[in-house]
Amino acid sequence: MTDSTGRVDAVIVGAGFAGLYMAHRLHGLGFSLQGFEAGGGVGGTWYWNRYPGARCDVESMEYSYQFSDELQQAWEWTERYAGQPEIQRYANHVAERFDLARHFEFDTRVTEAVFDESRDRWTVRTDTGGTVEARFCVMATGCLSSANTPDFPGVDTFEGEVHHTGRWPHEGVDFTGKRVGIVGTGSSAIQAIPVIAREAGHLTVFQRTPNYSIPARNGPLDAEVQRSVKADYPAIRARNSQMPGALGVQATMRELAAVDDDPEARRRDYEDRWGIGGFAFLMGYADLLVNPESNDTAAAFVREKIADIVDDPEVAALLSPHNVIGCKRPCLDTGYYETFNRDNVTLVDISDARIEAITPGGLVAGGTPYELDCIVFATGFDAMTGTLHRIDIRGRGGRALREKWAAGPRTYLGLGVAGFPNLFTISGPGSPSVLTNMIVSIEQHVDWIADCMTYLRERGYATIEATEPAQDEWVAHVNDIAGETLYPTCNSWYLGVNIPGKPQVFMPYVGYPPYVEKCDEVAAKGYEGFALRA
Ligand code: NA7
Repeated sequence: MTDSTGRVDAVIVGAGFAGLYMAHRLHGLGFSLQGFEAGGGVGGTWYWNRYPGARCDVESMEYSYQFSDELQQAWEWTERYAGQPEIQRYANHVAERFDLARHFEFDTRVTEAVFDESRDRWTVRTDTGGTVEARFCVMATGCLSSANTPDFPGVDTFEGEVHHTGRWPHEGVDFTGKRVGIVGTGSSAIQAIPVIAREAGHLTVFQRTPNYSIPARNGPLDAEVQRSVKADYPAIRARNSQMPGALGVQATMRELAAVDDDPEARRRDYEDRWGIGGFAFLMGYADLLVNPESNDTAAAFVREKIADIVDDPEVAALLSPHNVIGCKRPCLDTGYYETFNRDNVTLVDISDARIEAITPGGLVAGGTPYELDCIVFATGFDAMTGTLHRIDIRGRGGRALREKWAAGPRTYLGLGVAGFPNLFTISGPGSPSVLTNMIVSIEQHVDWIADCMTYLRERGYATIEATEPAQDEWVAHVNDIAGETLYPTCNSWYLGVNIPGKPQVFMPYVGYPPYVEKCDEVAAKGYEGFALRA
């Protein structure tokens, strides 16, 4: 909390998994801090995304903190993939266990963070009128925290209910008997559609681009699995941290190109992995995200599955994607394709018949009116940079981050930005973040920042700032590596294509374990690539 002069060592923006752990580390190291959180409680993305069916796509035993063995031993997960309510309970438990909520002001959105060069201080302002001065400013603002609601004309005229999956009402939504329209077929929609369809009178799905989805095969977590993982937790965590996405399932990946495998053996492999469920499906062959031919063997398999599952061949064809599989984050579902066999579900292809307007009684797409009582926007997020840009962040010379990043984000290691001393971005663009198990990447960033702040304190440095040459080199490297993969080939939020006018730059860094080595090496060399000033 602030001292009598309103100053702290660090401001932390956000009380999701990143902000909570950052507060825990900095408090433990004796730094004074003040956290701000726009939501009414902890949990970040899990606080907001309460839509029906919301569930993590990383298995529960892995999507959890490892910094405290007592915590990971004590917490009991109930399902293979935790649903939003369980993850929210976990976040609350962590906050209580380590007494973290006291560091944050809730229902408070940071609107401005300005660096004063004469005093090496950040002045942080909030929408509740508060002002805090801090030496360090840590943006724990999340990668998927600014909901994207397209600017459809007439949206304010709609007389029914409108909801966005990423801003779901805490009291829930009663769809019973209603005519519901859902816009979007990304991961959120794919999870929500089967649940809403069971409740709604009729559900109309407005699809612009079909998505690949793999069955999650969720279910109760086997007590024996939980016990055996806990018996060996540190070793399992250590092994997973050596995987390209810090995911245990990647241990099953073989150094074999899909196209080089015998077609029958390959089919059996895909079939087995489809049966296992989850990201395992894309882990069979090492070259799926670099070789288009290999990739298409997996994509074609999923298209066949869609054709098998969906009764109406026309609907199956519309649901079948033809882009690279895995180039958008793969979706995991529970009965998604099956839902299109229900009598009360209609798929509307809006790829060439865009939504033209929202009307008082529904919406119009491709000239056709659809009568609706409720519209659900499952239209995603202004990912990775959206939330940073909603804050007026100004560094040296009053330069705005928005201006510096006008052509796309530029960072050094996704942790620091040239011209913005003592500003840290947890899971910032240019770091592996969303291409990994987020909690693992968050812990790595938080530990790195905590060590860095301790280093500066011990040696009497006032500021740390990424240098332009180190940043330029890193940005070029992030782009080069992405260019060697198939990731930039489709319209994903990784590239910013989902937001009209957003610069199209592949934002996350492909290369998780080497990235950690690089961060450690930079620290070991006295923060190479950063300028440290006394
Ligand atoms: P996504 O994956 O960005 O999906 C958003 C969906 O909304 C996608 O199908 C979009 O179609 C669609 N969309 C967006 N804008 C429009 C407009 N203007 N008109 C019609 N349809 C539109 O967001 P999610 O919330 O599902 O998932 C985000 C991440 O959360 C996910 O990757 C997981 O990591 C968890 P498009 O494909 O752009 O044509």
